[in-house]
Amino acid sequence: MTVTTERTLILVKPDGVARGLAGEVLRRIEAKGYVLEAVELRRAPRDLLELHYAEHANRPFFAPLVDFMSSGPVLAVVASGERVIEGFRSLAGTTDPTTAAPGTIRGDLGRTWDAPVQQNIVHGSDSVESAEREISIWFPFLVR
Ligand code: RTP
Ligand code: MG
Repeated sequence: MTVTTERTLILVKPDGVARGLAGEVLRRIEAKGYVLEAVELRRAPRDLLELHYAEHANRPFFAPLVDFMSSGPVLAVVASGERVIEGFRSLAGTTDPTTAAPGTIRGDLGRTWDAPVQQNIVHGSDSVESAEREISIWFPFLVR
């Protein structure tokens, strides 16, 4: 079997931090067996978030998403492990927490009947290219 060790950029979004779920997300990352490479609680400036979400710049939800993501501190995490990019997105669950599967972070802990869909607790990179791009934005000192 081919072993593919990757890195991914994970964010606990402002809703997750405000609800006290940062530790629970870290617990699930570690319990799965991934390694924490960097963890930082910070308030992200709008220009950083606009870069992070550049692929969505023309979408109607872009401005509300950047507003929300800059509304409070986020926990930025780099984790590594075999196929961690796909693996963490599997732990996170599908985008809308209301219909995300039980057992996932969003499915177990999220809801959208009283909050917009951008409040879905976590972000995880979706490809090797996105992960390295996002790591370079959030943690420039980790660029290889
Ligand atoms: P993420 O990038 O945060 O891990 O989530 P994702 O891949 O599941 O979702 P994506 O399509 O990349 O969208 C990025 C984030 O934008 C917000 N969103 N709002 N219709 C909407 O209002 C809408 N659609 C997406 C969510 O916060 C989503 O996580
Ligand atoms: Mg995405």
